[in-house]
Amino acid sequence: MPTPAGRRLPRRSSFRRAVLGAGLAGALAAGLLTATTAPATAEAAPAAAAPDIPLTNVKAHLSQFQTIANANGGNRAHGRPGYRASVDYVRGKLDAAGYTTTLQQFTYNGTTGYNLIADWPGGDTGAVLMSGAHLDSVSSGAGINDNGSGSAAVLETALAVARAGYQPDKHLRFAWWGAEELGLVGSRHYVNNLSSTERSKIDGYLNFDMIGSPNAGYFVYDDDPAIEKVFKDWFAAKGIPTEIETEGDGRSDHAPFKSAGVPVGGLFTGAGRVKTSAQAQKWGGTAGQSFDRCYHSSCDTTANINETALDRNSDAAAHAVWTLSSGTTTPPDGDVFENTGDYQIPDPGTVESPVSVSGLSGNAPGDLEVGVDIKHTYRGDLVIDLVAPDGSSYRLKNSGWDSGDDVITTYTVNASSETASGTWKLRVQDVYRTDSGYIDSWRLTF
Ligand code: DTR
Ligand code: CA
Ligand code: ZN
Ligand code: ZN
Repeated sequence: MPTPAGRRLPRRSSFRRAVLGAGLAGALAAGLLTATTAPATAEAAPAAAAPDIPLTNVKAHLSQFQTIANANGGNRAHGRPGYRASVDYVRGKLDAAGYTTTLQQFTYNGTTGYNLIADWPGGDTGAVLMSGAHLDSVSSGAGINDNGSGSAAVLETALAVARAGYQPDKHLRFAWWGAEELGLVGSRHYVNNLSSTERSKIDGYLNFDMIGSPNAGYFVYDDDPAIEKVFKDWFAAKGIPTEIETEGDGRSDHAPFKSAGVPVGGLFTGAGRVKTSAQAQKWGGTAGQSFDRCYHSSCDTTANINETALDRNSDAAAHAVWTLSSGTTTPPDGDVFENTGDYQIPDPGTVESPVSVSGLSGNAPGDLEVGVDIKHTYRGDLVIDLVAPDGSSYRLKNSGWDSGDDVITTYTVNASSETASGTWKLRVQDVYRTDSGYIDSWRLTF
């Protein structure tokens, strides 16, 4: 069992996150190193790292889009009720998270269309970073990969910004376009209606259209070199090869921005084109088969998604937003101690991840926050306890019939009878065989 590990993140006024590489965190977890946070300095805080985008959250949005299509003639196309219902769903999530949302109307083919624009309050409104995805489907299907995948990833990235209290230097704006399938109508309308001053304030536009194709390729738009590099470096760091997107420029909503001189970039996992054997060698999947056999078809449902590709591209999107908007995360109020080491959970069996708390006098608070990030299929297998320095334990989660994956949440514990400083542990028991996983990270906020 590793010796106590963990690191303290300083309070808001002197926030400076000691960024440990995975290997270092692993060594830390093994008790080989004692983490120390670099003393606060006058330097500007480094750009904060993007959080992981939970695949379960992205999939939940796709399920909603599928439900909406099922209830509205099987599609979410421009001018149909399924499209407006999709807009209302996304807007509701954003309003609840604190965004300033705007519906921009336009008319095409005699029917009203809508762009949904969401601004995250703060940042330099003279330097806007935009991210977008078209929200409409074709009339022949639900459009879950094309383009529920991009819409859901952009939505979850926006919600991650709100959860993190992210305050970047630049102003963040997110957009869900209408009538892309009819010729980039919504995004063209938006760009054409920008004044030259407003257009000059947009530093970049990131586009996500089809990012979960079942026979996925990993394509990066080769438009703006700086944006392209951010994406390619992210994939390279994970050992995932990429290719530049060659299915033809101008085939999605980045085109109007590019024509207006805005730097653009984005990600794509392929549509009707066929995967070559060389591509299958490096990415897996099936050579000789199109990247998405259900492209523009009724079979583009929630079953038409490659979850690994969707997860990777969602995380890459968040990384690009954080990196290109450069800013600092607003740290949580209070003293934070965390352990980011990975701890495999025996199947079945028990594991404990320690956090060493020091420098706090007196007792812990009555609202001690315990943030956990556990990756585990069938989370109903898991029993989770917080163990105080004196060995007393607090039940956070019982086992049960819950087939969902992962436990990514924050518990609040009345730990006022416990001394704050000492070694706290997160104890996780897997009480049923077959499903397995690991503790990704956890943190205490006093
Ligand atoms: N026009 C998109 C699909 C598409 C085809 N080629 C590309 C290249 C880059 C992004 C998207 C696409 C659609 O059908 O929505
Ligand atoms: Ca993820
Ligand atoms: Zn399409
Ligand atoms: Zn599309």
